[in-house]
Amino acid sequence: MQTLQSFLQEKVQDEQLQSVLVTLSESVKAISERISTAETCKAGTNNEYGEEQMALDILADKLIQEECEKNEQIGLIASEEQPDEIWLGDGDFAVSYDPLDGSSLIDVNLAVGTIFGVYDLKLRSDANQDKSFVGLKGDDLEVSMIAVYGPRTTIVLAIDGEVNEFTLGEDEFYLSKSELKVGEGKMFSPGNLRACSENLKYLDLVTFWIRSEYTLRYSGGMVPDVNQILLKGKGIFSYPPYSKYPDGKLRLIFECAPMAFLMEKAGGAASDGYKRILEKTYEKIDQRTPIYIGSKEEVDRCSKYLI
Ligand code: P6P
Repeated sequence: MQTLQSFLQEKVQDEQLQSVLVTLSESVKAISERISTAETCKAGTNNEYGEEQMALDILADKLIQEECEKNEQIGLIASEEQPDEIWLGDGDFAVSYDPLDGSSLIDVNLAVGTIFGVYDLKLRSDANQDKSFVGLKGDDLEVSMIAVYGPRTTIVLAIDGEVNEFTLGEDEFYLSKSELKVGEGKMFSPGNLRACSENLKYLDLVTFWIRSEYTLRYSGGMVPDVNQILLKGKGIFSYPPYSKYPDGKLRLIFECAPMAFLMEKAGGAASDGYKRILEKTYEKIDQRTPIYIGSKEEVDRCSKYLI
């Protein structure tokens, strides 16, 4: 079986980008090792969104930042768990990450994940602009990668126009599924159902999926839920806005754009109802967005019902 390392050597010409991806995969290994044994207690702190942090949130964030700081190719990082982006030096690559998405699921032993976005700042037309995520958009992504900590630890990586899954063995990631593709099929992952109480269009859409006998697959963790759509090759994940989150709950930079990049490279789509997620310019680090992500027809259906 091909290792991630040999896959990257074969597919990624840019050795600096190769080293960034090895760094990120090493941080996934470190998180995977700790997640099964660390305390699942609350850290007694809140992130900048006021969300209670789990000890593992903080630990995962620390592990990733330490790995990124060791790699001189990485000049800029931004973490969902920290209020501001962090300039690390002259490296050409910017890395965004949600260190442990769905961490509230850890104490009930459900799958959680990490989401990475990688940008090559030297490819940006205004490369001499001060290094910042603000002004970028998902279409500027060079690579996106998610890690899923479930019965197995896996990585799904979108690079060079294709999406592949790697599974962690004894000490290496091995290619486990090649060239993932998303087509049509009856599976739905309807987030934020509470919005149905005030958004009858969403109620109509969910009712359509129910009456059409779609299979329900929703865990409360965006990473495993979207990972399932990528691996099963079908389905739709929805998270509309509502009064508590008028711009949607999920973050554009840390969650939605990297996920949208993965889904589009697998032949699916991702929209906020009006436009592609990848077209949305980052106006601020903590920007939120509604998201409908999955097969092309299902994403279109969401726009038709909801807009
Ligand atoms: P709700 C987890 O907290 C998360 O950020 C995503 O992983 C997940 O899809 C969503 O929020 C779940 O939100 O409203 O169902 O708790």
